[in-house]
Amino acid sequence: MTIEPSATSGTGPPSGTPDLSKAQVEGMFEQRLAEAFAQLGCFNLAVFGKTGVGKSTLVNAVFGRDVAATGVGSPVTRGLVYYRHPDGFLGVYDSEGFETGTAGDAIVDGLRRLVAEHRTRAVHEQIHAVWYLVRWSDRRFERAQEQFVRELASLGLPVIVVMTQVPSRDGEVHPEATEFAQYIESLGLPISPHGHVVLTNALVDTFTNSPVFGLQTLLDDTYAVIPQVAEAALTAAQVLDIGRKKKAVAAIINQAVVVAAGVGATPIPFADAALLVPNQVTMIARITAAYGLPPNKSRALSTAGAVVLTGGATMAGRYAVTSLLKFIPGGAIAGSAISATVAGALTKAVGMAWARVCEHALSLDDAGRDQFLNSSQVTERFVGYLKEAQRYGRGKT
Ligand SMILES: Nc1nc2c(ncn2[C@@H]2O[C@H](COP(=O)(O)OP(=O)(O)OP(=O)(O)O)[C@@H](O)[C@H]2O)c(=O)[nH]1
Ligand SMILES: [Mg+2]
Repeated sequence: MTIEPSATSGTGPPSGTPDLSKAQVEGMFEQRLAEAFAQLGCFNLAVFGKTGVGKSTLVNAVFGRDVAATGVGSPVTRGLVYYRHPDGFLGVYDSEGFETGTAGDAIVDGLRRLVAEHRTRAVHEQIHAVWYLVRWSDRRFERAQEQFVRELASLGLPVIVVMTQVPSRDGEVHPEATEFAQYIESLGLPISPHGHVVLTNALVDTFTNSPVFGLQTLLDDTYAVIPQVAEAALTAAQVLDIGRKKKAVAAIINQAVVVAAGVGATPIPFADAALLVPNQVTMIARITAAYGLPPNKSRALSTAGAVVLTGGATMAGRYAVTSLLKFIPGGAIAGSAISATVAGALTKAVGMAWARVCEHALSLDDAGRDQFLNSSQVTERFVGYLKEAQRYGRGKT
């Protein structure tokens, strides 16, 4: 959508400006959201390990969702099912009920074909990392397992070896688990990224009170082995490390601020403030995608964003961004036009407020999140956070 700059300028309620209706902004939102999610691509993980080692539990702990239960599974090769999460940015190859030996050989053969086939496809269709799981209580690592890890690595796949269900007490890991890990490491396997076994426990053991640990290390190691193009999708998909999401979002906001400052480099008459909207819509869409909020709820999000950006939330019928201007840190605006600084500050305030809305949504459980995203609370919170930004700005200046 292009918005023609208006010939009119001046302060006060805009008149004779190109109209940017709520419906138009909503349409723009949906389109930009779809683009932002498509841009994330997909992070693909393959998870191997004997039946019961805790593959599903571990995937659940890191990605906050049972991909196998919620995704659509398609058998890839014998014993290997590919689940594409409905959100689109996470795919998991799960070797359910996998045992080493002949089943392992069949999987390796199938994988070899798969990897060869994928080589010519887009990166987001390839397997980016493998987690090979060993349960600590098994206390033995068979030749067939060793062979399997080597075969996976020989296909060019980075294999992270994970020990699961490891008990610990007062920050101290069960010494036999450490010993077992050292034994595996001594075999000289091609373990990514540093040759170490990652010790984990993905669920609190209610009997022994053994805490959850090791997941952040596993995630960091996963980042270390994947191609850079898969990072955005992993950041959106994982739920462990909110700091990584925040960092990605901060970069998105900064880019949008730069664009807005460019738009305002020649000060924009208030009446043409709508010129800032498309950039803000893109920013909001990208923030939503970066946090990994469910894109199938995008309709509710689009509505909320449109209501606020078209001023509907605050002054029905009044024009777009002008109604938002009063929210920017510092409050009232001097002069009769939006400068680069004001355009940037406004965009930043909108981005930060939207980021807080997304973080609130993430803090809820699945049911609560669905309910929140489908309610007018999204708009209310967005406006509330914008007001807080304004108060904060006033207090400072
Ligand atoms: N305490 C504790 N229990 C775990 C952990 N991981 C898995 N479990 C339990 O072990 C059992 C098997 O876990 P799953 O995650 O289903 O194992 P899986 O590897 O997906 O098994 P298959 O799908 O049959 O191949 C479940 O009862 C889990 O609750 C863990 O890290 N800690
Ligand atoms: Mg499973």
